[in-house]
Amino acid sequence: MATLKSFACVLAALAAVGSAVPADHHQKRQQAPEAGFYVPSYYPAPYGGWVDDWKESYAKAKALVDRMTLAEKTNITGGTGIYMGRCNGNTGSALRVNFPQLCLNDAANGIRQTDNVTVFPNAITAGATFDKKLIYERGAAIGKEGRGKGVNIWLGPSVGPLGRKPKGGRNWEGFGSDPVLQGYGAYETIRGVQDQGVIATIKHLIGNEQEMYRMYNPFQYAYSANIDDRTLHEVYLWPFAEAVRAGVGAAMTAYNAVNGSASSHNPYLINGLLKDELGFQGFVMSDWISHMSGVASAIAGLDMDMPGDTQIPLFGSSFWMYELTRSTLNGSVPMDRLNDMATRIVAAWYKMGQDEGFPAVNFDTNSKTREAPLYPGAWPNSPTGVVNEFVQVQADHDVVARQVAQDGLTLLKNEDNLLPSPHRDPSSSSAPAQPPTPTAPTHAPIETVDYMYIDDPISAFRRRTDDVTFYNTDRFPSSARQQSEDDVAFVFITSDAGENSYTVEGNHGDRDASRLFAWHDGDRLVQDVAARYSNVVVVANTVGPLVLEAWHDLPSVKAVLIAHLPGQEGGESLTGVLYGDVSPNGHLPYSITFAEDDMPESVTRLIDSAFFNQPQDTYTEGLYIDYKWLNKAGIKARYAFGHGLSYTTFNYTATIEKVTQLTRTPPPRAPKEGILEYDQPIPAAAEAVAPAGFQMIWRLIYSWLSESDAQNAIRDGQTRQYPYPPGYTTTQREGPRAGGGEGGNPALYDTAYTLSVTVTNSGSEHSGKASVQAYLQFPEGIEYETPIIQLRDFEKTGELAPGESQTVQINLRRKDISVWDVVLQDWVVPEVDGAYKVWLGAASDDLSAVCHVDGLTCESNVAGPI
Ligand SMILES: *[C@@H]1O[C@H](CO)[C@@H](O)[C@H](O)[C@H]1NC(C)=O
Ligand SMILES: *[C@@H]1O[C@H](CO)[C@@H](O)[C@H](O)[C@H]1NC(C)=O
Ligand SMILES: *[C@@H]1O[C@H](CO)[C@@H](O)[C@H](O)[C@H]1NC(C)=O
Ligand SMILES: *[C@@H]1O[C@H](CO)[C@@H](O)[C@H](O)[C@H]1NC(C)=O
Ligand SMILES: CC(=O)N[C@H]1CO[C@H](CO)[C@@H](O)[C@@H]1O
Repeated sequence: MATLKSFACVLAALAAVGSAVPADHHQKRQQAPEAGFYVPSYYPAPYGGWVDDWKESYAKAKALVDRMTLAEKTNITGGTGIYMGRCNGNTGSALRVNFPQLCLNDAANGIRQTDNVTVFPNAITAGATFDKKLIYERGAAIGKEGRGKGVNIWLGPSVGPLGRKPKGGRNWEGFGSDPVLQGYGAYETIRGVQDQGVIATIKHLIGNEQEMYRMYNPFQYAYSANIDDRTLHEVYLWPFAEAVRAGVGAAMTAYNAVNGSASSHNPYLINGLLKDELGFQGFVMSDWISHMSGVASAIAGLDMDMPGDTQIPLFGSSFWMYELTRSTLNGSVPMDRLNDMATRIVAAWYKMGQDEGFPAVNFDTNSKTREAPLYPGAWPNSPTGVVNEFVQVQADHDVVARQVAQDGLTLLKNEDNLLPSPHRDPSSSSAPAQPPTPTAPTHAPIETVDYMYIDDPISAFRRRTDDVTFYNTDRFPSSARQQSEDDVAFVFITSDAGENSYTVEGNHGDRDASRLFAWHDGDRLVQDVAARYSNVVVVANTVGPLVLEAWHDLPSVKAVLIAHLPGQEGGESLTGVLYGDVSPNGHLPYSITFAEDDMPESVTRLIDSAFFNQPQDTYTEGLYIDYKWLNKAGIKARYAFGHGLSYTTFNYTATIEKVTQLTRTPPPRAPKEGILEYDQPIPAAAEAVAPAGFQMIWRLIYSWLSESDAQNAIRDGQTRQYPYPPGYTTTQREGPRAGGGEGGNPALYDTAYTLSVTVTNSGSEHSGKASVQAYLQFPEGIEYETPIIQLRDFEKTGELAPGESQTVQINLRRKDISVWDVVLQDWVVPEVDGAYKVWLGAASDDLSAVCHVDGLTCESNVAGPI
């Protein structure tokens, strides 16, 4: 989502060139300049409503849409304009048939730009818990707060960016640099949010792996993410499939192009992959101010234009709304397409039960006062009214927020068992803590929730001890107290990132200036503290991987913790672990390398501008990102994906069972059934015209045309033909063989094997929770090259006392042991019941148990594959 600041820039840039915005890049550039990448034609937009779970909602939706006029239908598929309503996005309404305006709102970690809400830990922290149940609970709490505020559609979760580029600006909005971790993160979050009746939005489709040059402007096309078919399916589309499987009600396209064509009007991406292959039943919206075509985006499968404006916002102009009304009257957008769009939106609304008892919007993202302009974008002509009702929605959500922050806390290193801190002398009341510089976790002030309070680390220390001295400084303080034997220095460092619309300390959203080093000279501060104290604990609040080498091996740096982005509960969640109330149990959702260039250049190099040309971001590393790249290249990570220490130790034993006998390819999909009839004749011009005397709000985007424009549109349709792209058709397809349900062919999600993994706390002093991570190794000699190991499932145990055991279940589904075959265009099990190995343990480089699919046996205390 963009911000006021960025609009100001856009406006300035556009002023110089007037109306030079190309109306339809899609027509001009089907082919990416990068050799071999192109956008396959895929028409028409597939209808929804053929998945059993959605049929009732579609029937109700269709009945309601049938009662709408043309202008009512186009009104609900578009936004009323940026700052032309209380939420980040506001659709038009069809009040005559009781369909309200819908409120669409960010943020990645809760409900943005309002009061009396909880600042949840960000998704990167939730991913680090490796705890599906906790991720669900976080989602449910966000959903409750959204509902309480009247948010119909929450604009999350994000799984794109997936985390391909360590310096990428928005990786922290997702769950970590692995498709399966992202997939379960999205699945659980969506279930949590939607169980409260709030529509979740899976975003951004797809390839938004860096922030710089993500947006189209008159001088430059947004970069093109060029992704080959297998990589797309096995890595980047994977979490979207899981989101659709969870029943997600909305999806958002990305700012950037894919294979040369903008995501918001990319027919292969929306019609082909999302709606037909993945069987998505909800509606697809554009990211804010990324909509750049009228007819082209409609036939490419876009269903909602957000926030409604063209790329020159605030002037009341749009590619849809009144233009979509014109496009249907003149026959260029077929009526069945418009009816399908509207029905998808209304069906999602019914599916979440928003037709009954859903709270009205009671807050305003544009103002903090009770009364304010209702339409700030119409300044100075906006009427004013009550906009903020200060509804308290926090309830006890601090509990789940604190739990996620605590269980995401990742202990990388703990020499001499320095932690838990008072552990060397549990009876001592003297203070262990001497933190030179705790800073509140900060990051760019967008995509985040307003803090009602923050439980910061120093307050949490002070609740436990008087003997703590705190220095809030970026430089080693000259006044620092003389260290004594028992003193422990805690140094807090940070690394930040965000959207491209803000430049913070030279970083353009991505960490292009700071790279993978701590901000505010943090690495230097650690060195200075380490030179003067003999027990140093480093705590990093970071958006992603850091290079730690400037100080990691200094003898006094004994412990290193990644506290990720904890939100408002960053205090007690930390001290609870430092003091040993609980053992740390978070795990890295990405690898930390010794050097930035341990990763391939295609992911470390940020794509640069290409003046008057489209920058090309080509995924030459293919499937090999993060640990998959390091393993293939034989490069040891400083800390591998999944790493995270506990105060205790665990061992793992397992058994494996076959559940479903597989075949090389999945059984054929079922045909789409129960699709409703969407076609109808073009309505009379009268349906497009505002009622006489209607008082319009200045600059608000409406769906009406003037009487003469409506008549002209009908005449145009009789005399002119729209220049449709090659391959355009209006005949619905059967759908690809890999489709057939939400997430694809339902057989892809059949459980093939189940593993029962018994985890025992093999320590003697501390209890703790263990993460069970399951990595698949494909049989040798198959016809596909595969990464050495790939995460396929994970579970977290409860709190285990020393000696205590718990058995958790790990599932391997057909899709988990398949490869995407680009010729067959389907998922293939390369060797049925073959010599697959399932590696089990606490990290991608700490896998001490293995199960064999052939023979159905397991072993413990083995040497891992890496
Ligand atoms: C991108 O181009 C490749 C061919 O190099 C093709 O296989 C793939 O399906 C295209 N993807 C999209 C989303 O257009
Ligand atoms: C479109 O939505 C706006 C905003 O809610 C409303 O004022 C207008 O009457 C709606 N138009 C139609 C055709 O219902
Ligand atoms: C119909 O209207 C749309 C929106 O203004 C325009 O893009 C398209 O070219 C028109 N079609 C015809 C046949 O005039
Ligand atoms: C795991 O640890 C427990 C307790 O220390 C021990 O009894 C058991 O034999 C160990 N199992 C394995 C597989 O190492
Ligand atoms: C109940 C409650 O906490 N209300 C608060 C909501 O937010 C407003 C504005 O920040 C506060 O003044 C209220 O105290």
